[in-house]
Amino acid sequence: MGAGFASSDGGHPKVHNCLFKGNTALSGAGAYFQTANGARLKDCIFTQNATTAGCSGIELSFSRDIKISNCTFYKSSPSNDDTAVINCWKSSVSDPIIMENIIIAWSERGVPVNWTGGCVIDVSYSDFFGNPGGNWVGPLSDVSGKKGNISKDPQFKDKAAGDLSLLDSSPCKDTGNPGSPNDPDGTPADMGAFLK
Ligand SMILES: [Ca+2]
Repeated sequence: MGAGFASSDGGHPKVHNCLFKGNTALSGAGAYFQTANGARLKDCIFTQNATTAGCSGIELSFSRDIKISNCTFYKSSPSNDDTAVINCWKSSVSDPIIMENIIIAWSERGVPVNWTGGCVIDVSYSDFFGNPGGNWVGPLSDVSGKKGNISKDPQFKDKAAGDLSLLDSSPCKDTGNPGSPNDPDGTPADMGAFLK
């Protein structure tokens, strides 16, 4: 679990501006949080992470007060069509996992986000697009088109070459949470990782 990064036993890491690429694990290939409290993940890219039995991007269990913002997930490979890029289980219902300003696009399999048994994920101002298992599906079907969420081609500059920054015409430009701090270039927050 957690080939790229793992946090457990009350860990509260703050991870910014990191690339998680090409990791393979049983589950949570990019990052794995177990009994983590207060973790913050921002401006990170997850790409080409693969699993044999679960979610490919981030797995969360028994964790609370987690915020994942401005992260981009591209070409994720969950183990099969029933699994997700990000999965959560047995975490605090009264203290949802917060995800905002994230992009999950063109996964190889599965759905963007799922959770089971005693967990809630609050997703806003995010773009899920081109995922084989569907985009705003399962427990997130009720926030499709709401809370700033969209399903449009994010228009990466050159995804084939690994450039996941946004074209000026991208629907993810300046459409993050208006309550988020401005981007480093002084414009309103984008969805996805802001690449300097
Ligand atoms: Ca911006």
